[in-house]
Amino acid sequence: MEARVVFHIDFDYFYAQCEEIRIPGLKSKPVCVCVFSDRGGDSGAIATANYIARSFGVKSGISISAAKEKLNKRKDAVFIPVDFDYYEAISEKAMEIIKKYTDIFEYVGKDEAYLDVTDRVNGNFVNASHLAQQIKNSIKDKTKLSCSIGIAPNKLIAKIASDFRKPDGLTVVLPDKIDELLEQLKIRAIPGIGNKTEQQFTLMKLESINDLKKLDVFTLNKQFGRKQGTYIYNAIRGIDDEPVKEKDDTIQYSKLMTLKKDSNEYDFLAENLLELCIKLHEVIQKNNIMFKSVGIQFILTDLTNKTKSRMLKNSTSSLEELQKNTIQLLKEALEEQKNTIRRLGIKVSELSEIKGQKDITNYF
Ligand code: DGT
Ligand code: CA
Ligand code: CA
Repeated sequence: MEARVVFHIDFDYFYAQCEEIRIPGLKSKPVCVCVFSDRGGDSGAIATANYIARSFGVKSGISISAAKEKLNKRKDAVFIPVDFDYYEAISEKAMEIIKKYTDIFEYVGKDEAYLDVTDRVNGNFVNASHLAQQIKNSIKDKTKLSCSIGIAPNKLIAKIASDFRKPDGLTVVLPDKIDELLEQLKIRAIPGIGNKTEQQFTLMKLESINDLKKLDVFTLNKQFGRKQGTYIYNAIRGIDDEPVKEKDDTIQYSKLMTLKKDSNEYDFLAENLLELCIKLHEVIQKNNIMFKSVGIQFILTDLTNKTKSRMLKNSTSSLEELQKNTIQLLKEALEEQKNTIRRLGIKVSELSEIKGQKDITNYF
């Protein structure tokens, strides 16, 4: 394969940074973005936190009460509920900017993308770093968002590089410097190697990426299966031939209907939404896809538009999940607004194919 120049762009502490952009006064405080569960009170988990909160040990996935405990000395700490629609709007704006600067654009998630800019920079890494700086500046100017960019000859190393200096990082890994980068990293810095895999290596007394190089591919395949074993064998050597594949985030599936009568009654709306779910689910099945985000849309009698969406823990193609989340969104939406509704819609996004989906990219 010819030499490539690949970028991985990742927005810094994304949801929390979006909240700082909305309320700049938050910047000097610990900020935790929370997914409150239906049980009320403080039950629920931290989606993400800004770097001040992280310095107290707060991280994605811990419980809200644990985060409050860690921050008990900071009376100024704030705990904000997630607002996916707002983050999505900022994400879309930033992604549109990024697309202008690349030959191939691969959307990975709300806060990350791969670019192949080989042609644009003539295969030259100095040109590439100027281009990356331009992208960072432009995103900052137009959205106020800071991001980290990794530049490398392949996706794997670009992803590791974007994570290397964060926030607001720009890390270039020249083709002959890959080993030097990998040698200083923990095993779990390799995407796709999680805590469990790392623990297995620890039991084998293998602590560093260099230690792992002692294992031949047969041993790895035997222990982890052929696919994962071969992946690890190549990854610790910085080898990755995955092309950057054109993929846009605008793909979503939706269904919209006009109600027989304008209404704000839960039973009537729920019945219609469940029907819509069945119709949308047929499309989902036909296209062999899974979704990770579910949204509803109301067009009110006065024609104003209301949307509400939520991110699921895992991708799914299940009708039951679709209906359950849709109904939950309906309940929340009716609590927030009482006006009568004229048209109803649902949508799924954050799509992935059912087969052949690799989990080495963190598709949250
Ligand atoms: P960083 O390390 O500066 O890139 O920080 P983030 O927050 O951007 O972290 P990243 O890139 O792993 O995740 C992007 C967004 O995904 C993050 O802002 C919130 C969401 N997210 C990440 N982990 C979790 C999780 O465990 N639960 C939930 N609900 N959301 C998560
Ligand atoms: Ca991020
Ligand atoms: Ca990310």
